[in-house]
Amino acid sequence: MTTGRLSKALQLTLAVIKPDAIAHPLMSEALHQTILDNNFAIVRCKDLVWRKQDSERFYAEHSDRFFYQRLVEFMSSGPMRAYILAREDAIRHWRDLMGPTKVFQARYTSPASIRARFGLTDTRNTTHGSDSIESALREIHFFFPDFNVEQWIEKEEPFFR
Ligand code: RTP
Ligand code: MG
Repeated sequence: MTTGRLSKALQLTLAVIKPDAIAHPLMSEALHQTILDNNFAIVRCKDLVWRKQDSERFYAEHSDRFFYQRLVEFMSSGPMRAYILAREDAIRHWRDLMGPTKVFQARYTSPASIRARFGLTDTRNTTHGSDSIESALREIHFFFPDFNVEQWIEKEEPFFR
Protein backbone atom coordinates (compact mmCIF):
# COMPACT_ATOMS: atom_id res chain seq x y z
CA MET A 1 0.00 0.00 0.00
CA THR A 2 1.45 3.37 -0.96
CA THR A 3 1.10 6.29 1.43
CA GLY A 4 3.00 8.88 -0.59
CA ARG A 5 -0.15 10.41 -2.04
CA LEU A 6 -1.52 11.36 1.36
CA SER A 7 0.93 14.20 1.87
CA LYS A 8 0.18 16.93 4.40
CA ALA A 9 -0.56 19.41 1.58
CA LEU A 10 -3.78 17.58 0.75
CA GLN A 11 -4.68 14.81 3.11
CA LEU A 12 -7.74 12.62 3.56
CA THR A 13 -8.97 11.32 6.86
CA LEU A 14 -11.80 9.10 8.00
CA ALA A 15 -14.10 10.67 10.56
CA VAL A 16 -17.03 8.98 12.29
CA ILE A 17 -19.87 10.53 14.25
CA LYS A 18 -20.58 7.76 16.73
CA PRO A 19 -24.02 6.44 17.75
CA ASP A 20 -24.23 8.57 20.93
CA ALA A 21 -23.98 11.76 18.87
CA ILE A 22 -26.25 10.64 16.04
CA ALA A 23 -28.90 9.69 18.62
CA HIS A 24 -29.32 13.35 19.55
CA PRO A 25 -31.41 15.20 16.97
CA LEU A 26 -29.24 18.35 16.96
CA MET A 27 -25.80 16.84 17.26
CA SER A 28 -25.25 15.46 13.77
CA GLU A 29 -26.18 18.82 12.26
CA ALA A 30 -23.95 20.74 14.68
CA LEU A 31 -20.99 18.44 13.98
CA HIS A 32 -21.57 18.63 10.23
CA GLN A 33 -21.38 22.43 10.53
CA THR A 34 -18.23 22.17 12.69
CA ILE A 35 -16.60 20.16 9.90
CA LEU A 36 -17.42 22.84 7.33
CA ASP A 37 -16.41 25.70 9.66
CA ASN A 38 -12.98 24.12 10.01
CA ASN A 39 -12.19 24.16 6.31
CA PHE A 40 -12.66 20.48 5.60
CA ALA A 41 -14.06 19.46 2.24
CA ILE A 42 -16.58 16.65 2.59
CA VAL A 43 -15.51 14.04 0.05
CA ARG A 44 -17.94 11.29 1.01
CA CYS A 45 -20.57 11.00 3.72
CA LYS A 46 -22.85 8.12 4.58
CA ASP A 47 -25.07 6.92 7.38
CA LEU A 48 -24.77 3.28 8.36
CA VAL A 49 -25.37 0.74 11.10
CA TRP A 50 -22.69 -1.81 11.94
CA ARG A 51 -23.32 -5.45 12.65
CA LYS A 52 -21.45 -6.64 15.72
CA GLN A 53 -18.89 -8.40 13.52
CA ASP A 54 -18.10 -5.13 11.67
CA SER A 55 -17.41 -3.48 14.98
CA GLU A 56 -15.22 -6.41 16.13
CA ARG A 57 -13.22 -6.30 12.89
CA PHE A 58 -12.71 -2.52 12.97
CA TYR A 59 -11.50 -2.54 16.58
CA ALA A 60 -9.59 -5.85 16.43
CA GLU A 61 -6.37 -4.12 17.62
CA HIS A 62 -8.14 -3.43 20.94
CA SER A 63 -9.47 -6.98 21.41
CA ASP A 64 -7.44 -7.58 24.58
CA ARG A 65 -8.43 -4.30 26.24
CA PHE A 66 -10.91 -4.22 29.13
CA PHE A 67 -13.24 -1.88 27.23
CA TYR A 68 -13.39 -3.97 24.01
CA GLN A 69 -16.80 -5.63 24.56
CA ARG A 70 -18.36 -2.37 25.67
CA LEU A 71 -16.90 -0.56 22.67
CA VAL A 72 -17.98 -3.23 20.20
CA GLU A 73 -21.55 -3.32 21.57
CA PHE A 74 -21.81 0.46 21.57
CA MET A 75 -20.50 0.94 18.04
CA SER A 76 -23.07 -1.52 16.69
CA SER A 77 -25.92 -0.16 18.83
CA GLY A 78 -27.36 2.29 16.31
CA PRO A 79 -26.81 4.53 13.32
CA MET A 80 -23.59 6.44 12.82
CA ARG A 81 -22.21 8.71 10.12
CA ALA A 82 -18.89 8.22 8.31
CA TYR A 83 -17.05 10.94 6.42
CA ILE A 84 -14.04 11.10 4.19
CA LEU A 85 -12.68 14.58 4.88
CA ALA A 86 -10.05 16.48 2.92
CA ARG A 87 -7.84 19.43 3.76
CA GLU A 88 -4.19 20.22 4.41
CA ASP A 89 -2.96 18.11 7.38
CA ALA A 90 -6.48 16.68 7.75
CA ILE A 91 -5.59 13.83 10.13
CA ARG A 92 -4.08 16.11 12.76
CA HIS A 93 -6.68 18.86 12.36
CA TRP A 94 -9.60 16.45 12.86
CA ARG A 95 -7.96 14.84 15.89
CA ASP A 96 -7.26 18.27 17.39
CA LEU A 97 -10.90 19.20 16.88
CA MET A 98 -12.07 15.95 18.56
CA GLY A 99 -9.77 16.38 21.55
CA PRO A 100 -8.38 13.57 23.74
CA THR A 101 -10.13 10.17 23.88
CA LYS A 102 -10.82 10.47 27.60
CA VAL A 103 -13.61 12.95 28.19
CA PHE A 104 -12.42 14.19 31.59
CA GLN A 105 -8.93 14.77 30.19
CA ALA A 106 -10.49 16.56 27.22
CA ARG A 107 -12.41 18.85 29.56
CA TYR A 108 -9.21 19.85 31.36
CA THR A 109 -6.80 20.16 28.46
CA SER A 110 -9.02 21.06 25.49
CA PRO A 111 -12.33 22.43 26.76
CA ALA A 112 -13.39 23.69 23.33
CA SER A 113 -12.94 20.28 21.69
CA ILE A 114 -15.87 18.16 20.50
CA ARG A 115 -15.29 15.41 23.06
CA ALA A 116 -14.95 17.89 25.91
CA ARG A 117 -18.20 19.59 24.94
CA PHE A 118 -20.32 16.60 24.01
CA GLY A 119 -18.62 13.39 25.14
CA LEU A 120 -20.47 11.27 27.70
CA THR A 121 -17.82 8.68 28.60
CA ASP A 122 -14.49 7.42 27.24
CA THR A 123 -16.40 5.02 25.00
CA ARG A 124 -19.41 7.22 24.17
CA ASN A 125 -17.18 10.09 23.11
CA THR A 126 -19.03 11.30 19.99
CA THR A 127 -16.38 10.91 17.32
CA HIS A 128 -13.62 8.84 15.81
CA GLY A 129 -10.74 9.98 13.64
CA SER A 130 -7.89 8.15 11.92
CA ASP A 131 -4.63 8.53 13.83
CA SER A 132 -2.07 8.10 11.01
CA ILE A 133 -1.78 7.92 7.24
CA GLU A 134 -1.76 4.13 7.43
CA SER A 135 -4.93 4.00 9.52
CA ALA A 136 -6.64 6.63 7.33
CA LEU A 137 -6.07 4.45 4.26
CA ARG A 138 -7.24 1.32 6.07
CA GLU A 139 -10.29 3.00 7.56
CA ILE A 140 -11.33 4.79 4.34
CA HIS A 141 -11.24 1.40 2.65
CA PHE A 142 -13.17 -0.20 5.53
CA PHE A 143 -16.04 2.29 5.29
CA PHE A 144 -15.88 3.12 1.57
CA PRO A 145 -14.48 0.06 -0.23
CA ASP A 146 -15.24 1.49 -3.69
CA PHE A 147 -13.37 4.75 -3.03
CA ASN A 148 -9.98 5.01 -4.75
CA VAL A 149 -7.70 7.35 -2.76
CA GLU A 150 -4.97 7.56 -5.41
CA GLN A 151 -7.43 8.40 -8.16
CA TRP A 152 -9.23 10.99 -6.09
CA ILE A 153 -6.03 12.81 -5.10
CA GLU A 154 -4.79 12.73 -8.71
CA LYS A 155 -7.99 14.33 -9.95
CA GLU A 156 -8.74 16.83 -7.16
CA GLU A 157 -5.32 18.01 -6.00
CA PRO A 158 -5.12 20.93 -8.49
CA PHE A 159 -8.31 22.42 -7.00
CA PHE A 160 -6.79 22.49 -3.50
CA ARG A 161 -3.66 24.46 -4.46
P1 RTP B 1 -10.61 6.48 18.07
O1 RTP B 1 -9.70 5.34 17.67
O2 RTP B 1 -12.05 6.09 18.21
O3 RTP B 1 -10.46 7.72 17.24
O4 RTP B 1 -10.16 6.97 19.45
P2 RTP B 1 -8.71 7.23 19.94
O5 RTP B 1 -7.71 6.95 18.87
O6 RTP B 1 -8.76 8.59 20.51
O7 RTP B 1 -8.64 6.17 21.08
P3 RTP B 1 -8.07 4.68 21.14
O8 RTP B 1 -7.10 4.66 22.24
O9 RTP B 1 -7.66 4.23 19.77
O10 RTP B 1 -9.33 3.89 21.61
C1 RTP B 1 -10.16 3.22 20.70
C2 RTP B 1 -11.59 3.36 21.09
O11 RTP B 1 -11.82 2.80 22.35
C3 RTP B 1 -12.68 3.63 23.10
N1 RTP B 1 -12.27 3.60 24.50
N2 RTP B 1 -13.07 3.30 25.48
N3 RTP B 1 -12.06 3.33 28.96
C4 RTP B 1 -12.88 3.18 27.94
O12 RTP B 1 -14.04 2.88 28.07
C5 RTP B 1 -12.34 3.40 26.59
N4 RTP B 1 -11.10 3.73 26.32
C6 RTP B 1 -11.03 3.86 24.96
C7 RTP B 1 -12.55 5.03 22.56
O13 RTP B 1 -13.79 5.69 22.56
C8 RTP B 1 -12.07 4.81 21.15
O14 RTP B 1 -13.13 4.93 20.26
MG1 MG C 1 -7.55 5.12 17.80
